[in-house]
Amino acid sequence: MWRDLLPLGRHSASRGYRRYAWTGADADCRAWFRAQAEARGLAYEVDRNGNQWAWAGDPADGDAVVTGSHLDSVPDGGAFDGPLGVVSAFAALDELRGRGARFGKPLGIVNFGDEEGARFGLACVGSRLTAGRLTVDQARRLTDGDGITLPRAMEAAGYDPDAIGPDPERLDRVGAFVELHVEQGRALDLSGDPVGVASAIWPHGRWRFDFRGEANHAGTTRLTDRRDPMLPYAETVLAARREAGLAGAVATFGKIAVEPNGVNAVPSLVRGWLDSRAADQARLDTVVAGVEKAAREYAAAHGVDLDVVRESFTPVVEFDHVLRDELTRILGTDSDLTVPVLGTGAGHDAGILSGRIPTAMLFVRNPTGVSHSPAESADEDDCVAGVLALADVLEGLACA
Ligand code: HGY
Ligand code: MN
Ligand code: MN
Repeated sequence: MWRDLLPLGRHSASRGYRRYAWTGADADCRAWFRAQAEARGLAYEVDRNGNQWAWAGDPADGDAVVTGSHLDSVPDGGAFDGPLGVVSAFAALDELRGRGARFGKPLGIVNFGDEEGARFGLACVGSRLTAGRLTVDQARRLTDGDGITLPRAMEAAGYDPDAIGPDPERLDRVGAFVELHVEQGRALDLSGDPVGVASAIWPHGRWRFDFRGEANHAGTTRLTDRRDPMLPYAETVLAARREAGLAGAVATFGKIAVEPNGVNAVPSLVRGWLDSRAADQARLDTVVAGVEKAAREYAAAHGVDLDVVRESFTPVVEFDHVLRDELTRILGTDSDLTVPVLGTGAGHDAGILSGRIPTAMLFVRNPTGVSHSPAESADEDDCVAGVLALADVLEGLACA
């Protein structure tokens, strides 16, 4: 399974993945998912938002146990973020069938579309739409860097954009969703455990800072005559690092777009995207407010206009305590694992669905902690431990 998925959407030069929503690489991954489902005789379906589902048993019986994750990636992402959860879901089903497990409830495997938001800027579009946490109108307005809207992109990929919307009937049939994911950090590496259970997800969001100045000639315009948006942008990047450090939070300007982006032209517009996350809402608010205040002062000092737009936001997620404790109980007895319970700053579909249905997460050790990079890795032994732990959890939750 892993070998078949590995080459799909991988960029030859960077060795990173470029599996963006509704592109050819996304279609290849979706074809892989469907093939895996049909090879196992699972009932395959695509929901109104393009999420893929594979069922053992009839979901109409209700109280289904669902596992899975996403297959899309950040620009030049790693091989494990998302795919490990989907491959492990199919492998855990194979393991359960090998054990002769009898399912007392429907078992579902899901691939949520557009989790990373790499193309349209909003994280977890597939799960947000399904959970009713993104309106149809907001979704239809999503636009990529080439001006292509989400509806046009879905149509080009052969999906009906007029079908998108909340799917309460589907979620009402799900009793629990468990997402396995490679850890994006080093907690398990430091504790020496192959597998962990999630406690919470930090509140986090994405803000777009548009610095509008005046295009001019780089060689002939006197410094005093310039309204150069690159300068307040640069000062704001440093302010973000300062504010995050003061608040014990994180803040990153990882994406920038410059117009006209010419070596010999003072820019007219610099767009910078801020990703900021903190252990609690108050701290996150302090950081973002501090960065925005500094940015406005810097922009004014350079005669530059500034607009700040919040493009994506996820409030703190406290995973369902009952399900979390059920996972640690099962893993403590059936897998003979001592599983640490750990928080994360990374967003996940399980976080979006949390509160709507009971959700939980299993983390698999990442020996370097590196993620959102081609260098992301996980040892095969730990991946196998993750599959066996997921199988034990699914057996404990779904089997008589
Ligand atoms: O950004 C995140 O935390 C996730 O990878 N979407
Ligand atoms: Mn990710
Ligand atoms: Mn992920």
